[in-house]
Amino acid sequence: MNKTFAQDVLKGLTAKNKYLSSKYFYDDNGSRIFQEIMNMPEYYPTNAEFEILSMQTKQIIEALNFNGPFNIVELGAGDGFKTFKPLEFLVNNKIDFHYIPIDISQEAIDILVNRLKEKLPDLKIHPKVGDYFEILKDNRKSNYPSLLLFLGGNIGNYVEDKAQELLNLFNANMKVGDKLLIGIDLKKNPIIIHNAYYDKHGITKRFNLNLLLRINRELGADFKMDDFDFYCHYNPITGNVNSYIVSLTKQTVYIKAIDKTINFDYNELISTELSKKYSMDEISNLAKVSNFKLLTNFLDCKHYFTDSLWEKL
Ligand code: AVJ
Repeated sequence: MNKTFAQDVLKGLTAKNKYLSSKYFYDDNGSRIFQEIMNMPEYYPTNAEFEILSMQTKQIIEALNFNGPFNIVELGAGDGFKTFKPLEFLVNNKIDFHYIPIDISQEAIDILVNRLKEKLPDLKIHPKVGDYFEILKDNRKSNYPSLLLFLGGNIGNYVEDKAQELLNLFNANMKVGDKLLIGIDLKKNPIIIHNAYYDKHGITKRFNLNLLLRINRELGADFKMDDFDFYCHYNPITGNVNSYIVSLTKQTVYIKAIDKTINFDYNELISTELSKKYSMDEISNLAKVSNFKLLTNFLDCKHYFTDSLWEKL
């Protein structure tokens, strides 16, 4: 685990255009900072998706068109805050289903399971910890149809061909008629997006610089926080929010675990994250190229975000 982190850091920081993967944001500290981001009024995706899932549960369930028991498989369930309302609705309406939350973090799953057991004692819950794809393979063996949940807009972190690859993998592990509900952030007034990512509180800056702290801690490096800054930029044509760490001086950083000294130029960038925003047309196209039929887009009242319901063909 730490070895691949070291290898990825080496690869990214010795590339011509330096980069670090946003998947490394989420250590314990980073997950806490992400909670702070989700609590900012400017970070609209959380509230938008919460609104969709709590106000339109009935419509979403009807659109599944499953007549009988089914599974709800949530990929990257985290602490499960988003799905509480729909689960509560289903349990209260005595709908027969099994909930299978999957997350890479044992800690997150433990918190989720304890909370759900307390609040929804009748819920049939089968938590799984680990890699999506290993666990997803079991989905094809189930006698019940499944609804896969891939929420939060995480698809936005992938460039086009990687997004397709991921969706193809989901598709390959689904049965014909299974559904995927995928949370996707939409193109909108650029100022709204700018304020959500280049936040005035500096929380997103802390979220990014935490990557350097993590490298210091886990790989024995000597990044000095004051010598780096954060910059991000939304391009309303492509829909890309690109995030960077900026070196404020010409400097060197030593990383013990890989015994390597990295040189940074004055104002050199480390690319950290892509958060792509989609148009409705791009979403239809993405569904089509990954062998899904788009059934319905469930939008929030401001049309900032969609939970898009797709069927495996
Ligand atoms: C959790 C990947 C959906 O890209 O909007 C929030 C992460 N980055 N602010 C996103 C994030 C900066 C978030 N996702």
